[in-house]
Amino acid sequence: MTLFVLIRVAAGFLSLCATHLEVRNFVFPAGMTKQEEKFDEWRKLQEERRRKKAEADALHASAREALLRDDYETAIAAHKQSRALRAEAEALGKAIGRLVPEVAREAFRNLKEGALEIRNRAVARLKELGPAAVPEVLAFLKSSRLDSDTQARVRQLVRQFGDVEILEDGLWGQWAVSAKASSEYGKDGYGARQVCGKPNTLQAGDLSTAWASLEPDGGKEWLELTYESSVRPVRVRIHETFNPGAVVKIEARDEEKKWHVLWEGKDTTKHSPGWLDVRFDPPTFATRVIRITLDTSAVAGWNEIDAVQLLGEHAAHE
Ligand SMILES: [Ca+2]
Ligand SMILES: [Ca+2]
Repeated sequence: MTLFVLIRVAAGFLSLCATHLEVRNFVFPAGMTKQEEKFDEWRKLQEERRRKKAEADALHASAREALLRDDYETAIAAHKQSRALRAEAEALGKAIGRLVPEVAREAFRNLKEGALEIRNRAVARLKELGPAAVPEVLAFLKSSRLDSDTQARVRQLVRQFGDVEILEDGLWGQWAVSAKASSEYGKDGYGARQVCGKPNTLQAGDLSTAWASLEPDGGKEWLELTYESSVRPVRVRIHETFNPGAVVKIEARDEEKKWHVLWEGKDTTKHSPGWLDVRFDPPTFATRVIRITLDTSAVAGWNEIDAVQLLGEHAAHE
């Protein structure tokens, strides 16, 4: 009888531990320790890589100085050392890349199961990992049943990584980080760079926060946009803010720098500001560079574009 009671009490205690993970984390911080360990390792490698890079840069500079005073022997030696250090830093970079998913997964475990303090620390860790952790973040969002607080935290986190959003359907939406064009009306205002980032031309009109070609009706013009991360593209959204309707083609550049047509057709955007929102079957390749072609003669006046969002499935972690 006594034994039975003891077993009941023990079983009750165990199930209490299992169901109250916050209690378990507090009493036996095994999960935290593992996360801290991996994170420390990651941080140390980062520091070492930074140090090696800085040393390599200093040696490179001293090699140039030696060259200027015709001291070739010193220049060659410094240059060699600098290259060796750079190679070491690169190798460290790869090791760091391999650690990121492990650190991120540990952090997610704590984010899902931990007490408030543990969850906060997990978010801080992920923040420090930076955009490199985003593929893991997406996998996490897809694979787990998350309560709304965790979901909100994770989405907020991704937003802090830059011009990246995770949409409800798990697609990754990005705004351009750099841009060039066949021509531009200005270097700064009306320049290609005005297409970078989120929309900031919120009313229709000839406004310098959007890109305009040099001539209003000069025929074919193009915009080439680069994004932070490669995705398998499924949708492109173009924010047109003056004389819309001139886009005729959207292409994407694959990893071998070959261009593929994603869409070709009639831009039916009638009002500005307005969106040309194009969906297509995702190609097999991933891309971070797209090109938009306009037939500027098709619609009279300057055909201005404010921002372009690339939406896609995130390519697997390298
Ligand atoms: Ca035009
Ligand atoms: Ca803009």
